Amino acid sequence: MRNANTAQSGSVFGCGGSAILCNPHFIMNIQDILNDLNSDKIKNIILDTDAYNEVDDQYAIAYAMLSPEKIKLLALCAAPFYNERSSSAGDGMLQSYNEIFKITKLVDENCAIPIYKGSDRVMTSKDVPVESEAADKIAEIVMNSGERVYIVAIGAITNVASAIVKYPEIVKKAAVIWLGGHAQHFPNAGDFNLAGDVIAAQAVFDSGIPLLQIPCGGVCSEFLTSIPEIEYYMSGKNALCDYLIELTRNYTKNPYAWSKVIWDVTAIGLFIRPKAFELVAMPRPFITSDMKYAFDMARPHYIYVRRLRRDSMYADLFRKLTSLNF
Ligand SMILES: [Ca+2]
Repeated sequence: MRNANTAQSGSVFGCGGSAILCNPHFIMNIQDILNDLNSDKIKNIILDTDAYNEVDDQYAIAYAMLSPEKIKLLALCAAPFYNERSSSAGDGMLQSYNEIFKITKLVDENCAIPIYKGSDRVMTSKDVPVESEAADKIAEIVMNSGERVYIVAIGAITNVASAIVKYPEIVKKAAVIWLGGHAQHFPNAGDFNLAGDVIAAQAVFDSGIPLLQIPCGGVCSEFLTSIPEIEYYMSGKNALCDYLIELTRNYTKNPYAWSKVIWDVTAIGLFIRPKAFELVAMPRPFITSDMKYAFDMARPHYIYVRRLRRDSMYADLFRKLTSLNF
């Protein structure tokens, strides 16, 4: 935060000569976003989610839907993923699409939030978008909105990167929150979301769109819960809670003293409990093809989460998930 405030004055960065370094568009956007996150204003969000890839997206989708005091959920987009729960990136996207319907119906059987299919593969060239309904709708929603739209990406980021590459005008009206990569002090950046979609991550980091990164290992990894904890707070409360508990239980074959990071909830919690996050404005790194960060002081700034605290987010999450009466 302190960095961003000094950034607004400009001179501390030794601006002589560099158009990127001095560009007030980037600097003002960082400060605007920090102010916006800490305000009571309801934020417009598109959630781009690989909902079926493990067990955390499901919590995040429900949490976003159950937080209308801070979030207006404009659309949900299915992101591709490829792991033991899918036969290909496209299959992962379709399974995520179905899982989004499942969760939204568990939260609200009359849910009318639009749900869009995403890319059936990940990006293979930084300049070539992967065509998808999600990429087109992301751009359409952003350009038709009278206010800033936050594109919250909690999976591989090809849908978002493709929207930016195909419709570059959206960088002036949107901001991207991405849960991906590892902390900068890690030897490499390759978490699941980045490792499965390196070129799209490069495209987003290089695009100039206002960006906030929640790193997985080393930062988000603090967001732990356990089976006894979720059973204690959520068991028997409603069908959604029972589904989430079952999903989480089934994720491990060795449950004794096991803990689980519910990663993606933090990308929603950022809007609801912003004071639980330590945010730093700094030049955004390059992401190299071997999944490391490379630094250049002249790069446009972004917001990096260097620490988060779990308790207030879990308290709010458990209260909201258990508030449903069916
Ligand atoms: Ca995810």
